[in-house]
Amino acid sequence: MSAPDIKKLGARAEAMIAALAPISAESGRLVRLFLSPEHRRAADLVAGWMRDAGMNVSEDALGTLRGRWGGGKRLLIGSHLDAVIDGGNYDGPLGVIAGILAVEHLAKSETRLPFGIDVLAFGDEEGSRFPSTLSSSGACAGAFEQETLSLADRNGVTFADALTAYGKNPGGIPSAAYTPSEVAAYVELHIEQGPLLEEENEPLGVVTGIVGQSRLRVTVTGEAGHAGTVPMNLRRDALAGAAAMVLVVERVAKANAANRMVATVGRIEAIPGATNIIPGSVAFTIDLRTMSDSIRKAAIATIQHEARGIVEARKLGVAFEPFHDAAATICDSALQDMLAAAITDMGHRPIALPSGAGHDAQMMAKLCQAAMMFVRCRGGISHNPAEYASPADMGTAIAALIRFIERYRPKS
Ligand code: HGY
Ligand code: MN
Ligand code: MN
Repeated sequence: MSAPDIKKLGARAEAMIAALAPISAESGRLVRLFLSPEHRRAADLVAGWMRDAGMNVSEDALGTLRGRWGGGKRLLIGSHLDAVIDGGNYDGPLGVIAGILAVEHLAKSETRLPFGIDVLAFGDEEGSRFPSTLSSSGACAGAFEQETLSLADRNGVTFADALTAYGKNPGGIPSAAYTPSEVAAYVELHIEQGPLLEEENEPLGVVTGIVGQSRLRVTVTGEAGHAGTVPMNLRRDALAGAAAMVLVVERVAKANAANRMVATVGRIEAIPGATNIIPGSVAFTIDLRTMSDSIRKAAIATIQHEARGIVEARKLGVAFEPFHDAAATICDSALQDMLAAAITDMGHRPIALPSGAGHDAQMMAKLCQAAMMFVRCRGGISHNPAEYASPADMGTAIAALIRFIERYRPKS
């Protein structure tokens, strides 16, 4: 087995990231939504790379690309091609590109392995189009929720209609699931999206676990009125009430700093949204995460309780609509050890760290042993066009992934 050329791998990865980057619905920012023409173009480009690397390529009922190399039990290596609105170029694509370059190296060096590799390019990790997330890895893991099919995007297009328009058959989703017996494990390489590896001055980390996530839509109802004539004491201002709730969300998360809890109100919309009208209703989202599922659920209950106190005092109404609940995931310890050994072989110190971001690995862990390797990203910046990983770090990461694969042996 010839040693991989780290410099070349890094340059290849950088060129492939750059080739994917412009595939966007808008010229000024990255917009690459699930089942969109941009998803199709990105998938076609990646499928070509997979074929060039020596893989047989197929697409499942959710549009997930599957590049297959070798026979036997499958070692799955994947990540996602979709992006958050105005996001960066590395979050997702790096993990797909790493799998492709690793297989290309193994194929070229005629490496014989007692297992095969499927490289998976998922299309819906971020949930940027539909209020679902991890749906395509969910289908691979046999955990797709049928009610997802009736979810609609901002233009009222349902998930099922978008699938059909993309040329897929929603009825074929159950057959997209891998059977546990055919799969050995799942490994995902991803940028850290945080500052720890930079602080440790190390390029690679091994993920110990992925936080649990609660996402809810909150609707606050009051009474629209004339901004000039309604006295302050007679108002039922939905936005003022929502603002008080947003501060409760922040306070509850800060009170749980010991549990590394984070909570974000990322979207808020006031209706009718005119300067001279007291908002009659407001809709906002909550995204709350921590490693303990019980503490996460208790925090949501606290927020709901305090919100009800606010609406009572202000004579408003409030409704909570949970739309995502992902349990915290502990990464497989044997795989963690093998990833750490591969990183050590690269002459680096494997940093063990939790993931505050959600990943497809969370879903694939329902199917098989799952683990992740993190790659340092500049300033820990992510979900931002300034997201960046150096070719040197990407090359080292892919070489470590190759080393992991060479050492890996499926549990018998
Ligand atoms: O939101 C997340 O953690 C991921 O980027 N989908
Ligand atoms: Mn992301
Ligand atoms: Mn991601």
